Amino acid sequence: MNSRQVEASKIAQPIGTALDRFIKNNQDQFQYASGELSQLLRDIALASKVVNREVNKAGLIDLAGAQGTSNMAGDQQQKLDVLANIRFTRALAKGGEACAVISEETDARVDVNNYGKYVIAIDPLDGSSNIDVNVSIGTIFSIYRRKTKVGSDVGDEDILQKGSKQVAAGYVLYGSSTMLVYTTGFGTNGFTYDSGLGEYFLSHPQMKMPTDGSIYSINEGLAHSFSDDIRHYLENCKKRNYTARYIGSLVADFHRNMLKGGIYIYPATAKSPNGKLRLMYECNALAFVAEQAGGIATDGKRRILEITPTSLHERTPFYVGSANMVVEASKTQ
Ligand code: FDP
Repeated sequence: MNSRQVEASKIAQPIGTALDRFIKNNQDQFQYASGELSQLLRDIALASKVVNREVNKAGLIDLAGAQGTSNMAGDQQQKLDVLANIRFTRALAKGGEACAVISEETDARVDVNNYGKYVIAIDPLDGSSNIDVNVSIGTIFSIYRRKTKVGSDVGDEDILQKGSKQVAAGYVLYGSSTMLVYTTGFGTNGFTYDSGLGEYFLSHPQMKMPTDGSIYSINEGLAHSFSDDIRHYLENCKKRNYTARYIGSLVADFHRNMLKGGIYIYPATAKSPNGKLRLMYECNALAFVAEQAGGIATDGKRRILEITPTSLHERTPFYVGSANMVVEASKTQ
């Protein structure tokens, strides 16, 4: 049998490209030492598999429900929030490439290894109010290259970097299937988890977000405290018979709009004048992924990736999705 026949076999069909192989095949694109990014992505993928297992078992082994604590942003922490935070931080600390991890679930940054070259910002379990009701949730991550010298203490300048400085970013969606979607700045690729093999396989190469769409995702229950401009935009969506879809899990809403075309908006509200979502843990990563797939992300005025953060847990209004929709919605501001 020659290699062409092996590849074309109908008896043992190819299983596709595993994440590890994809990372290895594409690591030349990465401008820094290739093995480091591969290791980081591998660490994140491994932790996500463990979290996936625990998310799937949550109803069975007392992992559902509130932990009884709040995070820095004032949100009620769920047990799985805390667990996922430990899983990801531990995996990144053990991998050796990260110098610091900042997490939505941790008040201050966690310095893990002064010899690491990368800073990771992570929302370990986003949409966690959906855990107890078996609705999709996600993990969101950003990877930055540190600015200070390797070996020195990590400084604020390493952490508070603009989103445009991300070297990689992505999310894991724990949904009807589990997917890992990420970019290193050369397009956005999606991988679906095969639980039998314990591997992610390339299922959505070079994802493209439709330039236009007809789905809008926003918590319209808060409409009384939206600006007139946002209310006007929503009226236009209705006049055009657009479809309203709001899961209330950012990753799931974002992912659907990525595939089908749509906009997700979490605007400023009376309760949250700067919006609810966190710039460093949620918006930057999804903005990078969206842009690499042809989408746009703004805070209503500015490109998300150009905002210089001033604090770890900073919030921002967030408009993300199909380019034409985000331009129209942002123009109304
Ligand atoms: P959650 O509070 O459940 O973690 O970022 C947090 C987030 O969920 C997003 O995933 C979600 O889109 C949004 O908040 C939902 O907020 P509202 O309940 O205010 O709509």
